[in-house]
Parts: sequence; C-alpha cells; structure tokens
Amino acid sequence: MIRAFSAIALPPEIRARLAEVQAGLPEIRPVPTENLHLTLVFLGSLPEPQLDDLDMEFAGIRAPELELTLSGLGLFGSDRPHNLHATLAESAALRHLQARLETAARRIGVAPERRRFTPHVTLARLGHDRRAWKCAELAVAQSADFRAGPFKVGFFGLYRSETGRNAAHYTEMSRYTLFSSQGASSGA
Ligand code: 2AM
Repeated sequence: MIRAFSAIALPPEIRARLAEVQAGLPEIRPVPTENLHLTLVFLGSLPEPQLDDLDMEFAGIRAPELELTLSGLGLFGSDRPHNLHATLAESAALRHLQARLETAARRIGVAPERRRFTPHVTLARLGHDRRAWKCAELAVAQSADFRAGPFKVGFFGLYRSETGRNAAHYTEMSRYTLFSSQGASSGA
C-alpha cells in the first residue's frame, strides 16, 4: 500500500518567501522548506494496481497551466488551531483542475476527502502548545499584506508520503504537464 496524494509543487522563490514567514515565527516548528506544497487531492493508502489506474486517469487530463498567488495566512481549527497555512488567492482554474482530479479518483474507486477543498500550503502543524497557538494567531492577524507570486504552474504531481518520526518524506512518483495557452493557440 502506498500513501499518496496529488499536489502542486511550489517554485523555489515561493518556497523561499514562505521560509521567511516561518523564520519569523520562532515558537512554531515549521514544515521543512522542501516539503511545502499545495495538495489537490489526498488519496490515502492505495494498492499499486489502483495507483496505476489513477496514473492513467491523471495522464489523460488536459488542463491549462495555472497562474497562482499566495495571499495571507490562515488557521484550521478555530478554538484549537492545528494548522497554520498560506492561503491562495481565488482561482477558478485551480478549482476546476482540483475537481477533475477528484472525479478521476472517484472513477477508479477512491473516495477522496469529504471536507470542501480549501486550497492552502501548510506552514506548520500546531501541537498542544498554547504559545504556538498565540504566535500563529498573531501571524494570521498581521498577514493581510502577505503576498507571494503570481507564479506559473506547468504541471501537477502524484506523490508518495512516508511519515517519519520527525518530518514526512514526500517523493514525486509521476508528473502531469498542463498545457500552455500559447501552445494551445498554435495547435500544440
Ligand atoms: P495538510 O497540509 O492540510 O495537512 C500529505 O499528507 C498532504 O495530504 C498534506 O498536504 C495534507 O494536508 C494532505 N491531507 C489531506 N487530508 C489528509 C489526511 N486525512 N491525512 C493526511 N494528510 C492529508
């Protein structure tokens, strides 16, 4: 069984901006810079044949490149915040792509998350430390001006997740190209 998810990798300059935000929050244990990503669909643990089917489905998706912007910070969990993240400026194209991946997952018998898709990049998972909660709440309250991007997204990936004692380890198993609108107009 392979624990898998599909996601958008972030360009190095965007990860560097997020690392600066994390560095300004010393009370909070950050997600390692190389792990920062935007999850599209969390797939759970799948047997390899099902992953192969999913790979075929994803490879058949033709969708345009995206242009995304990170805008502000947010928290999941109102009285017990558990996740500090960067939020995405609204993108209909991103929602459209995500919905297509979810449909593809359903088609091969994977039931994705029931919670509504809230695009985000997790910066820290908060434990039970109240100081970390306070620090995260303050960061969110002061984040109105935070922007990173816009940046182009030319592909999405299928990742394997291995959870270690400290940080998770993510490996890209496959990559799926999104078409550029310039290429589309020339018939490519
Ligand atoms: P998160 O960043 O909000 O925690 C790999 O674990 C990716 O899948 C993470 O980005 C994680 O989102 C996402 N994910 C979504 N649902 C999950 C779940 N039930 N368990 C673990 N990860 C999940």
